[in-house]
Amino acid sequence: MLERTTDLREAERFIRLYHAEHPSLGGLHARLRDVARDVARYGTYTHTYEELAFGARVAWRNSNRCIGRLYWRSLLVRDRRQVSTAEGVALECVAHLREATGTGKIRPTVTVLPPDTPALRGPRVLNDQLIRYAGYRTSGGVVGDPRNVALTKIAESLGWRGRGGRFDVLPLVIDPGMGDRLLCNLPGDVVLEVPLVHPEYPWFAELGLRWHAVPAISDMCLEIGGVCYPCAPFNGWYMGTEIGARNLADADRYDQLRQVAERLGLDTTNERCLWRDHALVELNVAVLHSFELAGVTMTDHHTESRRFLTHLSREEEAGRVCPADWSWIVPPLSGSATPVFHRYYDGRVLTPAFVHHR
Ligand code: HEM
Ligand code: NRG
Repeated sequence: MLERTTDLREAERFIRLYHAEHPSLGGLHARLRDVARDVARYGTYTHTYEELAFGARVAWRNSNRCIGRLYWRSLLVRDRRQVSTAEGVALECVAHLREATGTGKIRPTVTVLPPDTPALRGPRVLNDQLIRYAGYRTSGGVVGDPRNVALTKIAESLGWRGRGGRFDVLPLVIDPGMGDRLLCNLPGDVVLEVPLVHPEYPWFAELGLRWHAVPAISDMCLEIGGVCYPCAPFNGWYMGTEIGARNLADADRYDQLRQVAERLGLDTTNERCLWRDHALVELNVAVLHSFELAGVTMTDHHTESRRFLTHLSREEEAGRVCPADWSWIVPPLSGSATPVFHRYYDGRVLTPAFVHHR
């Protein structure tokens, strides 16, 4: 099954970038020659560990939508390109979560599994994140996370049975590239979760809300020098607004603003008393407070906005452009109260990159 050969120009561009940012290395021309030979012979080439680690870090640096890029150099790169089975992929995803989570001091990590090659398609994880809550369609609406209804159906079609709760962790669904899909339950001890409480309102805990500690995106391809790694789950830590202003607040997600507002005793019949805004703030206070209380790494949107501007100036000092997408960078709560709101960004799309192919 011949799928796709590596574009030699992309490969050369990446090798040149790697050497340009590591001027003391030497050996550029020998490496370019070897890469050209391998691409001609095999239709692709193999990154050295150093190239892979650099490529993954630069893919983070190039992520236009990511506000958290200040620490791009510190990304931990787990090279697991030798893993050849669906079981192996599942074990590595579990090991990734274990290492990245620790006891709550989260480490930005990427695990790189085999790439697509002309001879063989690499493995894929169907889940868009390693940790996802099931969504069950019922006559009374969706129970759980409406975003994951389709994934829940796939898991059920492979024999998984959920408990029908609001926060049931879904199993991993792995497509090994060749052969049957594999279902893998995540061991309970690798899924660190934080129950949500509010620093001032004891009733908040009764809402029964919680969220997982680690966002680990698993449905983006890592593209480096013309090579596509379709399974390269990565994680950093959460910014509070992702949970408090989106996952738990969006009308098509957990949709909790009315419940919070009612508990706060606000008049939800009058938009102009800004009950939604008031509820959003209290929900976000609870998220930040609860993660802090649980000792789990999390950032807030004010701190992260300032860090992002520090990152922009550092990139400029290094003689690079830092491309960014305003509509993703500006936080979904109090945008104009953060400095990232009050300017525009370079919209270029650079590689290496994490890309949505699915
Ligand atoms: C997107 C924060 C680490 C790559 C985002 C978003 C936030 C964020 C707030 C927007 C998400 C949304 O609106 O749904 C952070 C923080 C990190 C971090 C606080 C802490 C270290 C990382 C790492 C990588 C990464 C380690 C890759 C190695 C990305 C990418 C997107 C993104 C590719 C876009 C996702 C998409 O298109 O759906 N990040 N991030 N981030 N981040 Fe980061
Ligand atoms: N909004 C999504 C996660 C997207 C990526 N966010 C990060 N990435 N913080 C959510 O689950 O709410 N990261 O790698 O840290």
